[in-house]
Amino acid sequence: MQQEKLMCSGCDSATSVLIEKAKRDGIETVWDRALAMQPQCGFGEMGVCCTNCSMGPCRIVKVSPDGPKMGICGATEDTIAARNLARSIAAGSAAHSDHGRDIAEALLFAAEKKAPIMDEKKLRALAKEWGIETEGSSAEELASKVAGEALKEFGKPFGHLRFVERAPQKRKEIWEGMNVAPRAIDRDIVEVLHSTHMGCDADYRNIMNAAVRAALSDGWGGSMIGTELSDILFGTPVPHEVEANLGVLKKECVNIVVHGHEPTLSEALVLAVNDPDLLEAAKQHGAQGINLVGMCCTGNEVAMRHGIPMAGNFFQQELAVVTGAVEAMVVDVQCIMPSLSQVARCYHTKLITTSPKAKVPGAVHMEFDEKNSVECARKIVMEAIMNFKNRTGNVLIPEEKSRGKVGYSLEAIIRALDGITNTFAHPSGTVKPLVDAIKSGVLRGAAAIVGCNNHRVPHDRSHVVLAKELIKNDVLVVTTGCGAHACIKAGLMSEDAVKLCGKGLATCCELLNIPPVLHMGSCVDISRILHLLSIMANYMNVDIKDLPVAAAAPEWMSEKALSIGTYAVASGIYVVLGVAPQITGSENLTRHLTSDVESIYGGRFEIESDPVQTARKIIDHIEAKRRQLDI
Ligand code: SF4
Ligand code: MSK
Repeated sequence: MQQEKLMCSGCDSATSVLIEKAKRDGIETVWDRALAMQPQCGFGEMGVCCTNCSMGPCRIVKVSPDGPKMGICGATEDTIAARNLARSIAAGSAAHSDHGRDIAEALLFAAEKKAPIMDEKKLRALAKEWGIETEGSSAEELASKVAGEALKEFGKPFGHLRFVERAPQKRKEIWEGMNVAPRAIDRDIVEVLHSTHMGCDADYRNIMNAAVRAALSDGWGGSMIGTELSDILFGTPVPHEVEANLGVLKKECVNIVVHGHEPTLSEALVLAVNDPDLLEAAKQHGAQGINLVGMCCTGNEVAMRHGIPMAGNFFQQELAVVTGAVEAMVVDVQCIMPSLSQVARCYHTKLITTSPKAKVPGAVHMEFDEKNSVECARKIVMEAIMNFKNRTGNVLIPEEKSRGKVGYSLEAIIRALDGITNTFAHPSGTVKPLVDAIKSGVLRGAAAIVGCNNHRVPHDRSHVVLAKELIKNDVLVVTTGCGAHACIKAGLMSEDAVKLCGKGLATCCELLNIPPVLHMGSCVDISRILHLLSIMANYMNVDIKDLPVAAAAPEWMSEKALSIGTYAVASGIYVVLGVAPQITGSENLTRHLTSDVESIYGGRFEIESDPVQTARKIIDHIEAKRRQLDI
């Protein structure tokens, strides 16, 4: 790995300025640690190091010059790489799904205490979809029933997940034929852990079948439950403008960064920072107000629903603290660098952990209780207010911030695209206009850009270059997660981005007043994309694999991204990974995932680190699908 590749050469100026400040302040960041880590372990990079039992760790060696390469128990590189990958996919599915379970519990609790249900229409629609009688039931009664049914999805002993019914018939038949249709979320994840135990499944194809089922339990299960029930409880996002990048911090205010994933915490914080008593307390402590900003996927959640500024993505979390202007970084679960407590110690920032599932040594732990959410949030905000006086003069808030439109839920996209052919928005919404735009060639197709940041590629560059290449070629882009942060920071969700589009996409954007890159939410909200594709495929009477669409995770790093990529491929989608997964030590497994699976699922993985080449491959794929559809 070249040193310059690890450095943040192409970063936005807010990031660059703060990397320089970190150096001046003697702070080590993710880029420094990545550099110190070089060279990284070759066996690990190729996925052929096994620690599944205490006879290991095993790396694959030949016992005799002519014999096969094996671990001590005889596991081959195919077995070991597949087991490692499957366990990562199961962990990713577990993370998303446990998030979904927490939201279901929050909905159940809200129903019990008769708290507001923000999208009753969506609640009634989902109840109907699940065969729950809606006539004569109050919102609370229905919310309780829907939450109860959602919780059963995790451990029901028979049948398949309810949301599988949303998939096109042809897709369901493929899953049934492969015996990978997801059954119960916990069961499907547990089965991967069992089958990859020492001395259990040794067939890489069979191991991957179990991994696919666990991944489908995420996309069509845990994530979809998380998204749908969050919308019901907190409101389905609608488009609106927000500011983005670290320039959203305010020198004169108490700055609180909320970081992590679950909207239960961030929704309560949104209420608390608007509490008049706390605003008054902030003034009494010398601040002009309280400035709540969001980071990573929590940032997406609160931006989509409340217009809270998006402070930055995964690689900017330490830099937020380096500004010296953050009174509290409040975190819940996932993508929280443990290094934050070290960085926070060098400034006045309080790192506040809130989840019993994610404590960090050195942080202040203030456990968030959903049953007492507003009071918990008030205490956290007060802690930040009290810390304002400890701010030193070593403050640097970058000037750079951008603006863009966010909040394109499935419902919002359908409503917006209805304007292509209808003068008035269709009250019930239909994908006909979207399908017509694609059929006519005004739009060539659509691509999702999702995922994280990774030191193996320059920060945000692959997200942004890929998005620009695609919109230039009339491919509508939808984005989630840290990719969404990258795109809004680069101005790709603003009106100005229309200038970067091909003629067809530019016309659509102007007509509909939408940006060419649509913000669809957090990582769990990729389930919104699955749902949209299902509706389109059903409308066209084809399978998802037949649609002129593709996906890319150009800077992915997390196990959740592996689960997402796997459920996308198993749903029939072509997925380009910008960073190679740790499987390349097994030629068979690599070939299986990048080639063989296409004949089973219609989707496959591609590994391509160059974003321009990625765009080329996606466009070629979209054009091939158009020809197959004869459009
Ligand atoms: Fe080694 Fe086999 Fe144990 Fe893995 S399961 S550590 S390959 S002996
Ligand atoms: S936060 S999973 S770094 S997208 Fe969802 Fe960003 Fe990846 Fe975490």
